[in-house]
Order: sequence, then C-alpha cells, then structure tokens
Amino acid sequence: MKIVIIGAGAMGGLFAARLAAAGEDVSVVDVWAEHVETIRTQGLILETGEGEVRTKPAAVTRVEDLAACAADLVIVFVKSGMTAAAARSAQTILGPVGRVLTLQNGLGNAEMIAEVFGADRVLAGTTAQGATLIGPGRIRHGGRGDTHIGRLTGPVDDFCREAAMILSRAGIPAIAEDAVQSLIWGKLVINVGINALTALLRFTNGQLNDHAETRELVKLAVAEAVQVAAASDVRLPYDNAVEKVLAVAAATAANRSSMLQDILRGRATEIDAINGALVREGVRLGVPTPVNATLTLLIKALEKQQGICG
Ligand code: KPL
Repeated sequence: MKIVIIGAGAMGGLFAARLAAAGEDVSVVDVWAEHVETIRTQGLILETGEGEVRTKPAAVTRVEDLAACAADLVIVFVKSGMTAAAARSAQTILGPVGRVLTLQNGLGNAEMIAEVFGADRVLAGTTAQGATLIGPGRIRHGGRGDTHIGRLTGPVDDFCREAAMILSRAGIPAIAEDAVQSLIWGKLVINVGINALTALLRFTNGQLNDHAETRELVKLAVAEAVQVAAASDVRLPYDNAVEKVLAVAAATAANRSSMLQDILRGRATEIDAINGALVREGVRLGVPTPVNATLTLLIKALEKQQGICG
C-alpha cells in the first residue's frame, strides 16, 4: 500500500517512522521546512524505550511535490484547524480507489474530509499511541496503546481490515471496528477532561490525579461531555467516563497533552475541535456546558496572551 501522511508532527512522525521501519512505502508532507529538510538529509529519528529507530521516508513541504503518487491511503495528522485544507490538497495525490484516514483529536475532522472525497472513502478512528516532537527530524515515542479504525459509513470492509493489519505489522496495534462515532466520542471525552486543564495549569497528564481540585474539574468537564454524548445518541465505549479519563491520565502520567505541547511551542491549539466543539453541540442539543465554555474561553485568552493566532 502506498501511504502518504499529511502532518508529520508528533503523531504523524511516529506513524511514518513505524511504517517506514516496517518497509512500507510511506511519504510525509509537512509545512515545517526545517523538519522536512532534516528528514530528507539525515532521516527521521524515533526515540523509543529500546533505542533509536532511524528511517528515511520521502518528505516534502507541498503535497504537489508528490503529484504522481496515486496513494492508496492518505493519513491526515494535521491539527484540526488545518483538516479542510489538508483534505483539499490530498485530492491531487489520492489514487482512484484510495481512502483517507483520520485519527485526529476532536469532532468534525472525518466530516470535513468526507465533504471533499465522499463519506465512502473516509476511514476514521482513534489512537492511544503517544508521541512528542522533540525537534526537526526527531520524535519521542511516549505511551503505547491500541488504534481503532472504521469506516465513516457502513461496516468494516477488506480495505479497512488491510489498513489495520499494515499498522499492526508496523508495531502500531490496530483493530478494525464498526462503531466509529462511539470511538471518536470516546476519545473526545478523554481530551475534554485532560487537554485544556493540563494546558492551563502546565501539568503533565498524571498531575491531574494529584489534587482534589483538578480531579473535581475533570469530573465537571467530563460530566457535561457525557450529557452531550447522550443527547447526540452516541454510546460511549466505556461505562464510567470520569474513571476512564482519570485512568488515561494515570496511564499517560508523564505525557504533556497535545494541547500543552501546542501552548509551549506557541502554536494554535485544538480547543475549537475539543471543548469548543462540545459547547457547540451542547447549544445545538439544548444541553448546558458552562464548564467547557469557560475552559474554551480560558484557552483562547491564553493563546491571545501568547500571540498565537487561531
Ligand atoms: O490524546 C491525548 C492528547 O494529548 O491529545 C491524550 C490522551 C490526553 C494523551 O496525552
């Protein structure tokens, strides 16, 4: 399978490195010229608990430079604010029966891609893998966990199963599943509970468990998310959402959430696709979400104070 990853930050870089190390035909597209140049000249280095893995996937800053590529699978790993643009740019590289996979955080990414390619060609899901972008050409593999992928519409098919198998063979255990919205909301609720709070407090994920006050804030934010999910008729993939979120925070204790990493690197966060999206869904469905509205405003104020344009 010819694979192109758009967005070679922490997660895109991790997937690219693992797929390339497994011998897959993988290329990356990223707007950060220094990162791309480093991958091209020195390779992409993945730091793991077992040592460094060095690979050299093809790397470009513009999708057009892969024009003749006819990819079988495009994986979108850009920040959610860039999803629509990434999907449009993928039109020039996706092969005639190729599909686009999103494992991004937040709501609405799969739907934005479906607007360009049609829902039948979209795979979506979640990953519990964790990674940090250390610098140009260098990624650190953090927490490990399962990746779940399914079709945006309809039950899993051979393509979906093959994509899951290729990822699994590359050391990213992946499962093909039917209930894509349940997966996406399941991850959304986790991000709602962890990301904004860790970014505001500059806490690692694990530190949320250390204080009664932060556990209570997680509980309040997550309770709203559970109510919005129920009003959307989405069944979450776990029974006790607060326990689940605190367990994920414990399992990824040393991680800096992606939102904290964004704030520390002076980049726009995914607040609009996470807590902000929940607030919008709450308004649409008549479910109050005051805690998430407050978290959204606080992160937006923080972005502005740091001169970050959303
Ligand atoms: O998905 C994550 C993120 O940081 O975006 C979690 C699960 C919170 C892990 O850090």
